[in-house]
Amino acid sequence: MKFAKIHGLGNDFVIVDHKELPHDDYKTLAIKVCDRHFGIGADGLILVFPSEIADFKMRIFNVDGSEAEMCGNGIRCFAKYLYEHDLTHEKKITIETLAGIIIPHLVINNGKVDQVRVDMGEPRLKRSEIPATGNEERVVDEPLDVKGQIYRITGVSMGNPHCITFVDHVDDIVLDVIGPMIESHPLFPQKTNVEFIEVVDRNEIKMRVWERGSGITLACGTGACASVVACALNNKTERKVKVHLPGGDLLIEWAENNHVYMTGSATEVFVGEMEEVHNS
Ligand code: ZDP
Repeated sequence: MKFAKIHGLGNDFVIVDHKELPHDDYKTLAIKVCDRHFGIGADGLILVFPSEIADFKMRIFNVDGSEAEMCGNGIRCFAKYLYEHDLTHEKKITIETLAGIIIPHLVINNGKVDQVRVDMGEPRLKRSEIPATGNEERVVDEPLDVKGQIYRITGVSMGNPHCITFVDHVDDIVLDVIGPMIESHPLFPQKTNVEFIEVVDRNEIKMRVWERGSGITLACGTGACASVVACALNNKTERKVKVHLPGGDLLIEWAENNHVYMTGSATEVFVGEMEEVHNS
């Protein structure tokens, strides 16, 4: 099975074209491939499929084999893969995902994909869309009881669920303890990605993330988008914000047309082949 290893700010993925796939048990394949000791090592497995409604279709599986609706860093890596592995020569690509059609624009430098600006579509704020339980319309600055401690959270879906909390210092958060507790909190029936945000000023924030199904990662594109929407909803920042993540920076804009635009890099580390013929 031929693959490429590509990361967006250290959020790393194994990308495989559907023609290379040894079987269709993608859950098992993702668990094996993502394992950093017994596999290739990645935060997710991304598969390239043809689409009937867009140029291509992307599917993304987390470290635990669960399938995510969308993946912001992943879609930049996906777009880079398509262009540099000659599956397309277009600079604007439409990609079908479980969160709808997402449109990356490639910025080419010396024949290589340098930056990718992605139209991530509209944020979804209704509880039923996140999804979060309860009747209220939105989850904005709402108290959440996590084993007796109260966190004030804002819920945003970028196709996948995110729970955002503002804190004074992100580095003080014990992410591997609180992350999984919020991820599996009964408020979120599909579980949730968990972001902690430190506001630097009206145009800059710091973020750390615990990802649903994958744990701590160095960056999360959908999480950065959801966090900037949460910042604007809570009047913490303007709508165009630089997001500092442990793996690097993303530029996020929640534009007047209600679409969120994400700009960032994608880097190919290597290509390889993995022996993965049997479904056992
Ligand atoms: O929603 C989820 O289950 C996420 N773990 C999917 C991956 C999100 C990602 N980190 C991103 O950049 O949006 C790839």
